[in-house]
Amino acid sequence: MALDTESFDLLLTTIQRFVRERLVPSENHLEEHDEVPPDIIEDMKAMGFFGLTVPEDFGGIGLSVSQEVLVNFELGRTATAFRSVFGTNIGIGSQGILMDGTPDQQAEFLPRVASGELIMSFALTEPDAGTDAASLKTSARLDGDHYVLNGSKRFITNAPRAGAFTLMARTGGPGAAGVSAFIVPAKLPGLTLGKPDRKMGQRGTQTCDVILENVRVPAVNIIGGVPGQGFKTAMKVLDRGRLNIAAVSCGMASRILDESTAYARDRKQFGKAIGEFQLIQAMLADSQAELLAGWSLVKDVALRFDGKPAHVSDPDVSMRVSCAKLFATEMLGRVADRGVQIHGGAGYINEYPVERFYRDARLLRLYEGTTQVQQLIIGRELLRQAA
Ligand code: COS
Repeated sequence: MALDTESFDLLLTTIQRFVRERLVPSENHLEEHDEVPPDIIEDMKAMGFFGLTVPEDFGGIGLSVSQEVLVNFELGRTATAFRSVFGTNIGIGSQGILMDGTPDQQAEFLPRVASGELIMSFALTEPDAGTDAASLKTSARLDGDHYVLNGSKRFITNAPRAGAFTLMARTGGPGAAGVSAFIVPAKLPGLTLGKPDRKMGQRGTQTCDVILENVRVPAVNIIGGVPGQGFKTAMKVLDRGRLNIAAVSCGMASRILDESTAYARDRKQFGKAIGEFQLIQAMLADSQAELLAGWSLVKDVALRFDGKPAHVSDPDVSMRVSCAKLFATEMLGRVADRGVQIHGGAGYINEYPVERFYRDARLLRLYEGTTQVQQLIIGRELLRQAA
């Protein structure tokens, strides 16, 4: 699945212009009001953003992973909150249905996902199950042709906007094998939302708890129709999600580097531009080299991802995805830190974008699997391959 090259080039140019002319000028609004302006959301719908990765058969644009990372690089060049409006829709919220859903589930949900009529969100994390996702406690008890769900989900991105969740709950015994993935409509009785989380950065993204009290979900809403497959579905979804976080990291690093280079040319000390000092050049050079390394890695892994069927998991590709997420998000952390350093005291003042990017960047090393989870996946797979 991929968009033809000519159409994709046009789309990418349009997105670059939209980011530059529409989103970047709205970054301050986002920071001050903690919301994405509704007219921008409407423009995103009109441009097809909500269906970028949904196949054309279901009304989407049908990007390949290699194309998706290029788009996410561009979207990374502005505040992450803009992407988050539709990011769960084209990513972790709907990919489970796309990868493992039954034909009926795909036909019912994906066209509404693609049009933006239905926002989908991904609910895995719980108060006591973060990195140890397979220990999740939300229970799903079979009662006739429904499951009754009880529990709570934490830090759920886009929950306040969501019309439905891809939600992991326990239908069986302990561990990963007891987990099933459900499509849970947000309007079901017993499903409520917690108060909005107050975060360090990424203002404009909406996250909160999702609380389930005796929520009756039709049994046909188990993704793929077979219980006990939900953990694997979640992991496959996260593989693609993590690669895209890596692409966003590279985009954000490139924006920070541009801001830092421009500042180094303008700002004068000791009678000349600070960019003429080799210690400043060294910071710019390190950031550029690390950015190019990270971006090359992301594109390489995307090609490998496209080389296999979307619903089939390949442990070697998963391991490389983790390398990309680990390297690119840690690289972004270093680039953001140098960006503030190059700006000096001004980098700590919210007048300059680097101050905001520094806070926004911090989350990328945490969500969709911490750096330590990526290390675990890489280490385990290397040992498995050696055995
Ligand atoms: N694709 C498909 N299947 C996968 C998979 C993948 N990428 N990774 C693991 N699985 C399968 C395994 O093959 C195993 O199946 P079998 O029992 O049939 O062999 C099953 O899932 C359990 O895997 P594993 O034993 O590796 O599970 P662990 O409990 O050890 O967990 C980690 C592994 C820690 C890697 C996992 O829990 C994880 O990624 N945690 C972080 C969660 C996360 O990213 N949270 C962010 C929330 S979204 S913002």
